Amino acid sequence: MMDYNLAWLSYRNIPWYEDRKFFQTIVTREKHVVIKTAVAELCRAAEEMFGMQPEITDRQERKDNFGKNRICLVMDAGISVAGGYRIEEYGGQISIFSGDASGILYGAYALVRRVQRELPLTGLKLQELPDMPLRMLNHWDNMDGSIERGYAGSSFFFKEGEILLNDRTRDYIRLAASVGINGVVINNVNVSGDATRLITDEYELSLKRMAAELEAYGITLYLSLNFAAPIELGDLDTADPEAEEVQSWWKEKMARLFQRIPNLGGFLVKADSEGRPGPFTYGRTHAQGANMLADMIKPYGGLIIWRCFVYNCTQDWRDKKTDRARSAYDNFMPLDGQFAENVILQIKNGPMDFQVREPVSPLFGSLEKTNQILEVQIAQEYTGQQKHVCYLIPMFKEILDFHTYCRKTKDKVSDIVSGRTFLQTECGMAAVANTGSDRNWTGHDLAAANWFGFGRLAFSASLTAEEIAEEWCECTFGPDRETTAAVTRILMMSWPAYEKYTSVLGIGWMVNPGNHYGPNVDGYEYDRWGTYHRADHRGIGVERGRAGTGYTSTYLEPNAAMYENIASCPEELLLFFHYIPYDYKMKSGKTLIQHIYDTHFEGVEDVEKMIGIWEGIRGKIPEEIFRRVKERLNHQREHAEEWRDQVNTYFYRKSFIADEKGRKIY
Ligand code: GCW
Repeated sequence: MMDYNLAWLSYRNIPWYEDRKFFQTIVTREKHVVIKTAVAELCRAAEEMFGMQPEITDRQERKDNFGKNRICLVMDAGISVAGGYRIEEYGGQISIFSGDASGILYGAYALVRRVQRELPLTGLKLQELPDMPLRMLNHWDNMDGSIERGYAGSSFFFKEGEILLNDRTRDYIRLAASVGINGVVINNVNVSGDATRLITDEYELSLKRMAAELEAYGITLYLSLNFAAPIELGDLDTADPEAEEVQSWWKEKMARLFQRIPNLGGFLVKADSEGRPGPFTYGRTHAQGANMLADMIKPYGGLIIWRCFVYNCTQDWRDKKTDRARSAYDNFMPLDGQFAENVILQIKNGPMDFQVREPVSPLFGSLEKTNQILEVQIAQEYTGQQKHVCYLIPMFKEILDFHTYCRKTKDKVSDIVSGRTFLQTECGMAAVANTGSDRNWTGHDLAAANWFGFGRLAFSASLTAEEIAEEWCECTFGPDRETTAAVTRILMMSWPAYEKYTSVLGIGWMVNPGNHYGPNVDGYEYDRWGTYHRADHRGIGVERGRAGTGYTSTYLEPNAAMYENIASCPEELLLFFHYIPYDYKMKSGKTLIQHIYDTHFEGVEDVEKMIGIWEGIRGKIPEEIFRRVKERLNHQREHAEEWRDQVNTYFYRKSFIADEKGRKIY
């Protein structure tokens, strides 16, 4: 008995589906392992959905039944974007064309998605070319089986210092590949203990097997790396990237590793960040640190993905000039042009840390000569920890659609990380994963929409958040219009609702320190992390304009002026950029304080609406899932009330301005 479900790959039996006839035969001459996977996936779908066992053949023609009722997998050099595919039905034959094997696999999954939605295949013409070359998941899994910021159970990659490889791993790989993921980092970016030794001979065999399993689905294995490994593995007393002994240490380690696991993709590195070691210790720059490692793995085609999440985490709250928001920009902007070709900078979407609302990192558009990956977090660390429903795809869409003005055209974040702006190929998107060993993979059943959605969006950035929600919903629950409408509505309401009852207008934080869950308005206010709201009896907000930290000037014009000027600053980010008095008039005509009160009441009402909508589809989704979600929604309502009351009370006590509507504030 499987103790987990298959999320959107749980195929329902639909013997009435007319176009099942195409699944009678699968034709391919290709021998590539990933195409074998595609064939196996099509067979599995046919078996589970229609109880059919397709005949598999490499014969293109059959006299008796020419071209009828079959699916052909065909390599076609005409499709030059890696992973791109075209599907066409003509004369009773469906052909999936791609220039490479993984494109065939993606085409097969796309076909299956249409079947799951019971859409016709006859007359089908469909082409998708992936926008992002790299579509990665970053797992923050530790080798003891715990997951940093994991909200869906324990790791399915590691247990008690060992690497796990079983049916669950394979089903994870299927789910990831089915939405176009092509790179996976299996261990936490905070690398210590056993994880430092992942690059030694000790784990060679399991990693080799892991890499092979992933490769069969078109996914490349990456590891997180400990910059101080030469010291921590007990060999040297320095990790200085310019020291000869350090360089030869890495050279030898990497040669051995890539000799054994030639399909290893490379490494993700968190250096000089939150206590992790890095080049700063030796007075070296991030470029020196990253390039040294990149040099060592270049002969094997490896990549160094270097994170820009670098900031001073021992700040003094009294100091109003130091601004954490500036730090990634200040640290990396001067290095543009210095990084090796096989180095990619991985940049968090915002300048702080995965808050419910942040401006886009000013590094996007400013860095012109550096490969870039956009890092987002589908693990809902600050967005309800997978206990609250919070569909993040609308947020990611806004980020991708942001105009940086670095060029007259192709200046959006989506253009930059797809490589279109600066003609790069080593770029894309990475998401901090939200999966774990829970039955439903993601804790909250609806959080699977973020996993599915991230993959779909990285592949096809022009899809809308609604389209993705609907697709996920129908693949997961079947194509019932009422269910799809209800679930999509809940998903689309959820991020705005979460924002309303937690921290509004871009100010962020206000959470309990440490676990980052639940309201605590001053939780980080007098702490060392650089995460302040600066509320007093007159107003609230961080002054990041010229009169304050000057952060606004890190943007290109006209964005810099837009943020600098209170009147043009987008209201949803007002408190991120400026200190604003409580009686400031918002565009709605409301005062700031009234806006804070109103949104907090509305946020809770939105959760109540979501519960009503969910109750309306009882009986239409499996009861087990219905109940699990219902339980979480009830918790969400209570928790949202706690947020509302703490935040409103806090600001009422600070400002002493009453709610115009006379509602209960404590
Ligand atoms: O959001 C913060 C988390 C840390 C995390 C860090 C990072 C992996 O609270 O747990 O460490 O970001 O992104 O490196």
